Amino acid sequence: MGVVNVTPDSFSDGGLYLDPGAAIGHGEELARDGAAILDVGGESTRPGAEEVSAEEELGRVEPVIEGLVGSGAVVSVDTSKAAVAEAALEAGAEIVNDVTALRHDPEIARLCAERGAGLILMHMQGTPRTMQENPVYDDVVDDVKAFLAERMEVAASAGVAEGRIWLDPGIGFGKTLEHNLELLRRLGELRSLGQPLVVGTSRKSFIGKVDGSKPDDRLGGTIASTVLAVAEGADIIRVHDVAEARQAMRVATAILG
Ligand code: HH2
Repeated sequence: MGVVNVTPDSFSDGGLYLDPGAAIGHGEELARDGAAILDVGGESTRPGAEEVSAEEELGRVEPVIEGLVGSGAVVSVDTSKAAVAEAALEAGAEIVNDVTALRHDPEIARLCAERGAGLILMHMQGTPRTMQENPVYDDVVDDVKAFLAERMEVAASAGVAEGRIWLDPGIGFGKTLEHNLELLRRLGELRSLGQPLVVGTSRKSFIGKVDGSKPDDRLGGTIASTVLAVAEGADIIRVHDVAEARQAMRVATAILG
């Protein structure tokens, strides 16, 4: 899954693709590099980020989704707002990537059920504004697992087919360095939830906490975490650098058989 951030303030590529033409060109390049899905987002969820209105968010993502669907891509929309999700599905997106797992806007579940859309449910402790203040867990893997099981129930009871639900531990969302490392180390424990696992480590700050690197200089850490996540059973890897991650994923998969 390649990341297409149509935002002024995303943590690693904010402002680069705010122009729809630039975002579409970037998405097409990621598709050529081998992305099976393009994840288009119009609101940053980096720690401390401010919310944007549905109108603003939609104005950013709608032309980009239309353009990328027009060029044959499978598109997911990274949003927590049902109004944005609805217009995105209307524009041809096939998957809703909700980092709040239906807590911000439960309507998203009904919408996905009605349209037969895919739904990604991600774990986050707190909200982007506050999530890094003091994250606490009893056992981070057990807690994330219980949360995802509960949110999956909510989605299923709103009518979303189980085969359309993907789960994501939410690396970097309300987690300390140790929480992120432990989740990646024990990712395999989430397999028993029975759904495909999405993992997004790309350029995230936990990599910088290990080696002091800046977002633009975290490709090595992204690849290391991608390979280990694949070895633990991740099915979909959400990355900015698709060509390199895809090669790493293919080689890891070939070795693992
Ligand atoms: N991470 C980000 C955004 N959306 N969605 C899922 N399912 N999993 C993730 O790990 C995830 C996500 C944050 O990365 P990015 O989009 O590059 O940054 P920003 O939120 O600042 O736009």
